[in-house]
Amino acid sequence: MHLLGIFQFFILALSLTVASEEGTSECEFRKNTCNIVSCGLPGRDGSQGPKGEKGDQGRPGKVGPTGIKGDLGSMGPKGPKGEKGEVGELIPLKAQITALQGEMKTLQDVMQKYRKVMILLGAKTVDDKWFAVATSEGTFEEGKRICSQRSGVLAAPKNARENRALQELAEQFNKNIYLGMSDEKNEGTFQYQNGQTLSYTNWANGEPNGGRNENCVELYTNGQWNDKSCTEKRLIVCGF
Ligand code: MAN
Ligand code: CA
Repeated sequence: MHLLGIFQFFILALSLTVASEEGTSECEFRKNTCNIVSCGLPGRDGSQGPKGEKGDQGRPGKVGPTGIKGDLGSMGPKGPKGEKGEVGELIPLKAQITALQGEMKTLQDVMQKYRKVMILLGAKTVDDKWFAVATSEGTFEEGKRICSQRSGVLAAPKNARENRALQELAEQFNKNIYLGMSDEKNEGTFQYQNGQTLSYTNWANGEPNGGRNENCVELYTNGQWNDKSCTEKRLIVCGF
């Protein structure tokens, strides 16, 4: 009983204190006191607010894949009529080609025959150089003169290929060939007809060995060279 009396007094004092404060609402009063004394149940929720405004537009999406190829277009309109062709322009051209082909065949046949005759007469080609037998019996001086009369020079091989071609002629005629070179002017130093010293040689073993007695050069049927007297009779081959 004593405790209850104190509690009731405390409540009364609190109520008076709160009620005397200016501006204090009843609701706040209730709120402050509900922790201490029991109150009624809270009211229901208010109704839903109005709908919000529409948001801003989002960023554009990624570029889509390439589309498939379109259909073939329809055929264009017919072009204008061409100019009148010149008389006999194409038909004779075909005939001319056929005629040319025939002439080429004839030429090839002729060349083939020339080649056979040339070989028989002792002519050979090496790259852009020609070798031709002029006579089977001539001294060095006769050989130089004969070739000069034919606008050529006494053959002088400048490389192994040319030497090989001359060897074949020597074999064919079974005779040694006088070459277009000598050391008449300067013993021991062989030079071509134009005065230049030799750029290619194919001396046989021990050659040259003739000194002042052998100032000219012969090419054996095996292709090797020997210095020899200039007054022998040898196969004369001209170079062109
Ligand atoms: C002969 C001549 C010479 C040559 C010798 C080689 O004597 O043809 O020029 O050098 O043979 O043995
Ligand atoms: Ca010799």
